[in-house]
Amino acid sequence: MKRIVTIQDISCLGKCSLTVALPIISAVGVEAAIIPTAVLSTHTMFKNFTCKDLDDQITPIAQHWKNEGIAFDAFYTGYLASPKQIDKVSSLIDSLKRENDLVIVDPAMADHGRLYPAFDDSFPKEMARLCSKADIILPNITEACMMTNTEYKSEYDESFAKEILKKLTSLGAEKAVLTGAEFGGKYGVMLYDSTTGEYFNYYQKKIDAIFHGTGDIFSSTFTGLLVRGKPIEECVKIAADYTAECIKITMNDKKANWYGVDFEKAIPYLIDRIRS
Ligand code: PXL
Repeated sequence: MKRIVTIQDISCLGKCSLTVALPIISAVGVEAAIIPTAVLSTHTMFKNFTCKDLDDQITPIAQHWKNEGIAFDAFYTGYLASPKQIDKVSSLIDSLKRENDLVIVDPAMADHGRLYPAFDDSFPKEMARLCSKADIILPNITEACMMTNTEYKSEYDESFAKEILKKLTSLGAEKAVLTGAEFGGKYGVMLYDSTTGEYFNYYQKKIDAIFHGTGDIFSSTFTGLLVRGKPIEECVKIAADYTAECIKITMNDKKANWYGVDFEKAIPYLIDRIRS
């Protein structure tokens, strides 16, 4: 069985980061080991959230695994609580990664032109350092602009998106996937492979709503499927479709919570997609 280690926070309530990565990676038939980087009462879109940094656990956990001879097919990182954690995660990858293991970084730190509340302006530069270690990075347009020193635009054209994907891979990763790409009336996901110079665009019907945690749902599905052995274009399509399905289901339920999407109800959809 393939095994991923995913390194991100536990928001005890909020349906994001590890509380979506674990069930989704399990649902696609891949073992999910975890390193919780912090424990928060909720994600940071709530007011007055608590946060306990688990920074001092990252290196001892990695050392124990190394002593036990444990290996991973992929290292998948998401929300990291501080620049210090980025260094520790970086060292963990250096210590445990074998030649062909994948490193996938979702630089979960910003959206809609703004950093998440817990970060300051120095954070994107630090995150870009982690991205330089990755094989594949999964930013949204805000994160992409911040890491490439490009002025953020909420409206742009395809050539801007293509250019930013090139700049992103010049940070070090071979491939970059831009999520929530939107231009010329089209909406979807763009993949750029710097080894071939090829782009793959997957367009979807835009749903006019903002939900938290959808980036984590996309990234967890994408990573699980890729490690499972699906071609990367299929991973992009299925992850984007599953994320959209989660949003639709949530919008159809008037009683749904504001803080996340009902990804649980769409798990049968995901399983059906990976069977076919
Ligand atoms: O979904 C990204 C995310 C993960 N973890 C925490 C967050 C957020 C987004 O706001 O606050 C703690």
